Amino acid sequence: MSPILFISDLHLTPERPQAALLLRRFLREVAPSAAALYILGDFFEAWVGDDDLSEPFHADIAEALRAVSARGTRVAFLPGNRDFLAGEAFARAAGLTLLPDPTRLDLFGVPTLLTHGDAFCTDDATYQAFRTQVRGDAWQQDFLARPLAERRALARGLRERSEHAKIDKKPLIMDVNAEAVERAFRESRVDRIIHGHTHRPARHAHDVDGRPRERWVLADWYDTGAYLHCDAQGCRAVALPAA
Ligand code: LP5
Ligand code: MN
Repeated sequence: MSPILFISDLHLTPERPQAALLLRRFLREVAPSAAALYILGDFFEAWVGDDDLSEPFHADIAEALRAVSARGTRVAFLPGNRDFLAGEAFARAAGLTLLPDPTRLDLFGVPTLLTHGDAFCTDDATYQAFRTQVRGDAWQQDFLARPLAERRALARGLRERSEHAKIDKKPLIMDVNAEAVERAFRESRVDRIIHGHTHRPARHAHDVDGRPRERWVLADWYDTGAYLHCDAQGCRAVALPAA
């Protein structure tokens, strides 16, 4: 049976061409043998609206994704805190389906929750306040009505503020909150959670209400690429050799 693959946190930008090169190789050589590829957010360094497709780097990536689904691999995109403004025009250009965060999936018989992961970081109070604000409809309408160049400049400014804010945050604050994770296992009635965002790749074993469960944290693509390979036997993390 063909596997199902998961990636996240590529943070694709023309300023870091290595990740895009690795992605192209992954899409050509690995993804076509999978039944489906799930992208769990922060695929792009920043996405300020679907007119961001006018950037050739973005359009080329959308085209490379479309080639994968044209060859028969379903591609799904669950946005992260960098690319939550990805919409239907992007989905059409990239030949993929947009998923809400979180999404529940029957993964080879194992009830599984897919999420970017930032919603679990409940100890990061300033981030959660920021998140609530920018995920609101009114804010998004106001932002998307601004010219592309202005949105890009605002996003750059926000990135700088975010990097600055993170200097003063304790690393633990930026990891998932254990109770938030436990609640998600319980309320979604899943035995597996797959997420990214924290840049702390690992498999965590959990025991919730006496039931063994697992949580996979996907790796980022800063130094090298990686993906999670799942089939009827279970899941395993696979590193991509550097290009
Ligand atoms: O992204 P990363 O990994 O650096 O850090 C995240 C949290 N930061 C963010 C902000 C993004 O990096 C900004 C980039 C968005 C690009 C495109 C979006 C399009 C919208 C553009 C909006 C103008 O998500 C960071 C977390 C970290 O993960 C770990 O979980 O800590 O959170 C922050 O740093 C947020 C700060 O704590 C608070 C930021 C204050 C900024 C307030 C500006 C208010 C303006 C609101 C909009 C009108
Ligand atoms: Mn993220």
